[in-house]
Amino acid sequence: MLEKVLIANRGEIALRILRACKELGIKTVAVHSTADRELMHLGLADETVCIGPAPANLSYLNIPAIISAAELTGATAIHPGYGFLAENADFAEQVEKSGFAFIGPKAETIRLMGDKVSAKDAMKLASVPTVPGSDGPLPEDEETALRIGREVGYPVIIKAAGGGGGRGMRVVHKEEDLIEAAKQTRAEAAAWFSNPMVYLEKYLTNPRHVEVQVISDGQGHAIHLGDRDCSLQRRHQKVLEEAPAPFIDEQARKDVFAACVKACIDIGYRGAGTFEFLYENGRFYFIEMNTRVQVEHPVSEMVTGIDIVKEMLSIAAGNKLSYTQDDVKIHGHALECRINAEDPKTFIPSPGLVKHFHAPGGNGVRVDSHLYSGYKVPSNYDSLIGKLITWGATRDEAMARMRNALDEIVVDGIKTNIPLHRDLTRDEGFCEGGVNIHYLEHKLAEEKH
Ligand code: MV4
Repeated sequence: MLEKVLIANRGEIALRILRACKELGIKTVAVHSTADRELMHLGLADETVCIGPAPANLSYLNIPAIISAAELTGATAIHPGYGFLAENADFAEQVEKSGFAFIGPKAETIRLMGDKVSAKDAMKLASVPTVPGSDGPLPEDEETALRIGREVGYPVIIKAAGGGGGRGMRVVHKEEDLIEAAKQTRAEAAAWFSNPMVYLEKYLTNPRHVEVQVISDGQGHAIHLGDRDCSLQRRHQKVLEEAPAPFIDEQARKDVFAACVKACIDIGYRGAGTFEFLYENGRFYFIEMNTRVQVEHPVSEMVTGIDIVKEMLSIAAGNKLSYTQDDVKIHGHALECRINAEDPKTFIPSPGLVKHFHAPGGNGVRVDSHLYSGYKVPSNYDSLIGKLITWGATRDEAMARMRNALDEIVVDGIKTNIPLHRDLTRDEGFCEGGVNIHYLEHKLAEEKH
């Protein structure tokens, strides 16, 4: 096993990784900024290192500071968590060149998936179904671009190759607007991602966001842990996720799982990964692959019984996968509410002192949170303060347990989105299941009128 892991992250995911390390008898190094001296996991880690001031650029994104901390403490591996440097190929490369194991895929895989055009190419080659479109970059030549748009059929969407997660995209409803939209998206892409390349896809009007969790050892073995539905989102921020995705065509599901596993083997994928799809009219369409552990990984853990973070650590130590596909059985249903320090109506961040925190409990209830009474949520980072996860034999049971847990949880002193979750878990459409990516924004817009 790995000897000593440096956790290059903060908050709930740093605590999640620390717990997995402790279970496996791995020593831990927790790094933190000057704004994060009171983080819960620092007191549980074997060693702590302050890597810089509050702004993430100077601490959690500071590659030399993190690598120095690893050298100073004799860490043998680095877990990046999510966000920050998790999908930075240069970081992964420098970590490995400095002699540490990067707990994630090879740098070249991160680079391949970071470019959404090369990612889509690789997936098509592995026979993963993709959204019809330009098959590579959208050419600058206007005639050719217009021909592609006409062939694909309107509406279309133009996306930046260097984008992802909803940044740098434009929907185009009619041919007259294509050239101007392509120009604008190119200019944005050049400014934001230092890469003007854009591509074109058929715009799916009412899809669901369904993703597939995989784990692969980079030694010829890969498994999937089923799917998750993450359609409940606002401005590309997921709010509530679940596993498995409700009302999915069983044949399409079987086919997409097989394609994802095959793709992992074809590209020599190493570690945990997520294939993101749009799901519409019984079909899956690949859009992006995430090469990190995701915020919503617990719902997959709850329905499979597999600890994804422990498996990431094992694979980084050079071990083969501990499970075969036959070991993976999807059991019951899990929901995850993301608890944010924010106003439940305006979504404006609400950092500050948590005067009192009470965690809910009971059968099938899991709380992944670094919160404690007296903790001060700093204003420098994103507003996620915890995740409330419930499991049930059925979706209805998981939902009933979530309603109970949301009634029990107490976070006093700051505003949170808990009231929004109490409302959502009683929303008729959501309780029915299978809502699309626009559902939450439409519901919130209606409530305003
Ligand atoms: C799309 C789409 C419709 N058609 N692509 C947004 C985030 C990025 N990962 C891809 N996104 C979308 N791509 C085609 N061809 C709609 C979205 C989209 C979306 C996707 C998943 C979850 C929420 C979303 C919200 C708005 C738009």
